[in-house]
Amino acid sequence: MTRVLPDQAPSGISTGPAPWWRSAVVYQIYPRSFADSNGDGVGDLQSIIDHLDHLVALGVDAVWLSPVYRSPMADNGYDISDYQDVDPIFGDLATMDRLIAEMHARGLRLVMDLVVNHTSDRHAWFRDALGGRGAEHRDWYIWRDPRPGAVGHDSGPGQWRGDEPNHWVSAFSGPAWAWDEASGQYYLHLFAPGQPDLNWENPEVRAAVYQMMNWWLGRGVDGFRMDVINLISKPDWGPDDAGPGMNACSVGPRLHEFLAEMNRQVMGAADKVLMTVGEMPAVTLEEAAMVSGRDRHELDMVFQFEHVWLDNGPDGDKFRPVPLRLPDMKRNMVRWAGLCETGWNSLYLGNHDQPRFVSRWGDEAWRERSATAWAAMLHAHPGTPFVFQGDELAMTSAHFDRIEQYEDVETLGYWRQAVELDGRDPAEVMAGVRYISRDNARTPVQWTAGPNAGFTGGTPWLAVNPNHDAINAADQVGRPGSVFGFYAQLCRLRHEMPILTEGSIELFEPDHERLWHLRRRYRDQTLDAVANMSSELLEWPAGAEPVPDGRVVLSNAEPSGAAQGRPVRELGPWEVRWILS
Ligand code: TEU
Repeated sequence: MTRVLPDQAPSGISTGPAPWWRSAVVYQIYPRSFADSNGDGVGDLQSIIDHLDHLVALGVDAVWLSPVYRSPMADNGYDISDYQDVDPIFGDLATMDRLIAEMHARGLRLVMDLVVNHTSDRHAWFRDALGGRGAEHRDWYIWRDPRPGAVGHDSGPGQWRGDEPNHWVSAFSGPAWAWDEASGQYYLHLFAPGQPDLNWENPEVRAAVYQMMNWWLGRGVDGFRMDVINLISKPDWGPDDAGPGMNACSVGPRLHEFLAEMNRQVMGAADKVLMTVGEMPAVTLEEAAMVSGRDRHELDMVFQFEHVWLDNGPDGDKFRPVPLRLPDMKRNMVRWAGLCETGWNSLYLGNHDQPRFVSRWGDEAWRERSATAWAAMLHAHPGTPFVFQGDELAMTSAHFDRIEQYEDVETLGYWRQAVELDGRDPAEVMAGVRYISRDNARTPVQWTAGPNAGFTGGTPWLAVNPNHDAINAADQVGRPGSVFGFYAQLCRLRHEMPILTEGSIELFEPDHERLWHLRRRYRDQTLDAVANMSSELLEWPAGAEPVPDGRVVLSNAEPSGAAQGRPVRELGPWEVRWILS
């Protein structure tokens, strides 16, 4: 029996009154794919209002709403052209106000997506900046001359010219610098060329962001999910710097200063307890502790990426994935649980950027069992769990086989670079795309077995998964034993059992490839979460830490309450149990 404790096991007693998000479950809505009310094939705000009772039945506490601001949709709304307006494809500000009111009336909170590392190249600030080196908003972005001594030549859009200021690569393939012929300079874009990075060194940029955030607080929102917020402070760099620009800019020299300033100007000045979560690709545990430390007054928690990058392939290439090793995941999650000692952690397995975890790490032949096993082991950790739309139904990845079926700018950029420019084997590249593409999670939510899964009366912007005939909300909501019903139990137990948010944590048998065994302790209670994370029967390993006799409070194999006191001698394929003693 090997015990693995995080560096600092979460203390049993939180300091001071716990903020609401400490025992909350948050539901992520990717609006384009949630539900469509007007038949244009794209999800909208009115349909979210129409489906709020789905969230109430599930028992979640808040919604993280992916961007609905005005946008040319180069990156499906993560390229914003007006922060203080709603894109007509989603509705308008009046509908947003109704959504906020309807959510609050149901005890739900709304956390907006804040995308301020970059804007759209259609934003009025950038349009002005293109006016030339003396433009009013020129310094709101990051402009640099061509690299001295190098010669640039036009190789076509998104291609290297040869004299970029350095060799940083965009997260969506190609150079992270775009050429502006009129001014003879490059501008930085860590993502698409249509997403120019803002210059956070400029106090006018920061003031404009804080003003906009306070404007949304004035409309009643309850917090922010901050898109790639660890990238806003750019490091010093040189002409020979190369590699992913996103990784190079993670946690720059003034990040904590900017976040503390934002907290003073916005969150700390608010008249209610907000929730802030910073999305931080490449952040380390130590850096996350600095950001989320309770006494740091920066952010409340972060989205880290170590666990969703465990199956990245050579050179961190997610499109050349390798099989996940469960021990790596188990150790990673218990290590990040230590963050809750001084700060707080988010808990997630999927979102709009990740494939459906049941397809990625479960077994579609055991779809409901493997989905609920993963969900239960995630929720057994301290932190705030996030449920991505459709995961409460165990929706699967899209598994599109032809590049024409994909829409995602990251996926299409990778395909162009790998197949069209680098000449790699299309079948080999498609295998990686099919596994990891962000479009896997972006297919419309499956509400019914009917046409277009009840998502739209028109033509969906992205194909509906044909398995909606078997996997849909209508079949599950209210049905005991459904995946939806299991998630509703997870939400209820999180509200009822402080051991989940306040208890210490121990991981047993960390190196076992199939058994996942966590133990939580709080005051006089012990909770064991045990799962067989494989498709074969698991005999309890000889010498492994036994599970104390107790009450089964959660099971995906039999109604909770059964198997009372029966010692755990074996677990069926993808069987998970929580035993309270
Ligand atoms: O994502 C940042 C990010 O790291 C992902 O884009 C990327 O897909 C990574 O490979 C995931 O492992 C945020 C948003 O969530 C994403 O939708 C946007 O495309 C991106 O920032 C730019 O705003």
